[in-house]
Amino acid sequence: MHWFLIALTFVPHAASLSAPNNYEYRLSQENAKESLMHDIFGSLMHDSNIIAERNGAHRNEQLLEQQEASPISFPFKMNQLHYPDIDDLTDFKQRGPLFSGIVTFAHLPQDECFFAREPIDIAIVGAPFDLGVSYNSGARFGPNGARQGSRRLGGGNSPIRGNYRASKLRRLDPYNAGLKLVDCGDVPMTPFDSRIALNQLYRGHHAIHKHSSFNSTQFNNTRIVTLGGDHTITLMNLRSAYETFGDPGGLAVIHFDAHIDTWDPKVLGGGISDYASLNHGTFLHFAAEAGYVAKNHSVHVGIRAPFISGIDEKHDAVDCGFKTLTSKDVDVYTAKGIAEIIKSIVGHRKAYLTFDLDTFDVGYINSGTLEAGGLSSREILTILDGLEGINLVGCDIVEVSTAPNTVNSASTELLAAQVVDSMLGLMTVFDQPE
Ligand SMILES: [Mn+2]
Repeated sequence: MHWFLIALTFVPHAASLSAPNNYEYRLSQENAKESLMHDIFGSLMHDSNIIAERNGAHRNEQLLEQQEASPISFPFKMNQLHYPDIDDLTDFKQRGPLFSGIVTFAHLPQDECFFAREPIDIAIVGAPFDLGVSYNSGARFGPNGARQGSRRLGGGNSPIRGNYRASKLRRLDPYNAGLKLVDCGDVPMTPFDSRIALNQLYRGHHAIHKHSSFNSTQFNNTRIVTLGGDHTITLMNLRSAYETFGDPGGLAVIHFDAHIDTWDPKVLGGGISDYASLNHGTFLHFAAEAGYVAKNHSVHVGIRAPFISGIDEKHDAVDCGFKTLTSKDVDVYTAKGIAEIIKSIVGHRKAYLTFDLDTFDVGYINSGTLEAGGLSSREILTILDGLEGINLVGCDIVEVSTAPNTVNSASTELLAAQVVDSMLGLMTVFDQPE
């Protein structure tokens, strides 16, 4: 099409600047234009004149005859349509297009989870909170963003779910695998006081975890996938998951992030006040201190942000018990290899997966603290599916920063939803009868 664009864009302009303004020249230009358009569109151009005529005041039989005589099948030919009776709404019982309707995650049924006590296997719940961010706010819109990004999810077999054709995950549709999945909506979290908001989140999780499971072969209680929210929320998610499912040694925490998030509060925030010491860069320090984290069986994946002080690495590895896989380790070991390393660190322990959206490269997403040198969406989907067989008792996606007018909002939302979709695959495949 290159020649065509050049012809349309530059020739008439050049002509108006340099060509003599005489009748013969204009005629040759018009003929050239007509034959050019005819070459491209053929007699469709002729038929479009018919449409214009028919829509105008001068519809006449002669033109209709021409249309019928046209060798091309006419795309807008009038058909006699029979619509149902005015009171017939039977077709309204079908779900409308995927871009329509009230939005829950992947079109799951919305449930009253905080007060009612019906059995649920996996509950999605939002944590709209961003009072713990050190840089870019907007993750309070993340739960809604992840739901918006999930509108094309909700059933069917994906040709890329599972890394091996023979794997159970490869043939799994988590939304139709016998488990009861619901969307609980959001925990009401005040935007004016972070400690009260986090306490609300803890109580919300506690209320959901008290539900019995519906059809699970592995769990007596509901498992939760939380849509964040800045990363501070994970402390509450993890606390309630640990209290519901945890072994005395803690949960193996699989932490996807560009940042270690185990910063000593004295280094990050704590110099100001105790209140400020709990934030999205220190929550894992507090989680490890509280015993929620299984030391030496927990791992960071995708790390690349600079350390703040000289003690950070030692504090992270020795005091908090995390192994570290950097974003460049994905180049060295490959995505599948990274998944194998994570599995060897976690073993058969109960695990909690927390995914900071900034694991993705800065080019894909908007998040609380963007970093260069991140992972591609395909690498991440391959690593996540490579975790097939891990016993996940809870998951969250955090730092989904989709404030109004955010650049990259659509891809941020879509990738957040896709990560949750992968989490649901992992949680469901572990919970299938043999
Ligand atoms: Mn984080």
